Amino acid sequence: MGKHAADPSHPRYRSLLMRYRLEEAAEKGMLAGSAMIAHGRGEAFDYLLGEQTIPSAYEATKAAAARLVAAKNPIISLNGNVVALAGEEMLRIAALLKCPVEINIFYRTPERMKALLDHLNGLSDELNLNVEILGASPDGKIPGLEGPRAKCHAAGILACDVILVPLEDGDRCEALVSMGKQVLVIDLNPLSRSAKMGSVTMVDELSRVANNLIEIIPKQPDVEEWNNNVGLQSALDHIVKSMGNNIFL
Ligand code: PTJ
Repeated sequence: MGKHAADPSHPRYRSLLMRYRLEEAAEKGMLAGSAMIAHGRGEAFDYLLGEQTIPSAYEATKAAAARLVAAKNPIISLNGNVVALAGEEMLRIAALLKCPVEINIFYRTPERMKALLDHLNGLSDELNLNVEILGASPDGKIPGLEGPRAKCHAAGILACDVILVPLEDGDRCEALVSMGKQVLVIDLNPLSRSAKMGSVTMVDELSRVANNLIEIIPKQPDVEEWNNNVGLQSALDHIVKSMGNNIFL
């Protein structure tokens, strides 16, 4: 698929644009081998959600924004898919919060880390955002995890009190929660382990959440109590209800 497929007049423009961004990122060596599989799973859930921000997801995004604004040391963790799909938006959110971002990938190789750091640093310069981009020289380890995915910055992920982790893997999410951090998850699958482990889970598409956060954070919402199981159940109810409606008859 080439650039022409991402024509704004196409009814599936957003979806095609996201696929195109992944293709471009893959060419630059930024993505994990399974990035497209992960994206396809997300797309399937998005279809079932009606490719929209459902009300409970918007409430979750408000709850997440409030926690990011109130945090002492907020941070945004970025992986390959996130940088590809919403790298610019994530840098804008970090600039609003005056917090760092940290590249923290599941399938870590020096080549991928370099490609991701180069891309994000280029974006940050281009947009003149002055965001601290961590990940190059991890000097800490997330307790309870083994191997390269445990690596992180002591002054970044290790020191944070609130962390935004879009598309996180379940184990790492659990490890971060065990460290006492508030973990704000973005995941289209309300049944995923990360979705269930998170302190606040936004069951919504990453780039839609990112734009909602950019709109909500400047309003500085107050932190209110959040029951994550209620949020997850309403996302699941939405999916089940939409499938139960008479669609074809
Ligand atoms: O860059 P790396 O090495 O850190 O690897 C990143 C991926 C995403 C490949 C890796 O973390 C992975 O394999 O993830 P999983 O376990 O497949 O989980 C991805 C989750 O994200 C699934 O539950 C998908 O439904 C969800 N998802 C995929 N695309 C989106 C999404 N959620 C929100 N927005 C999306 N665009």
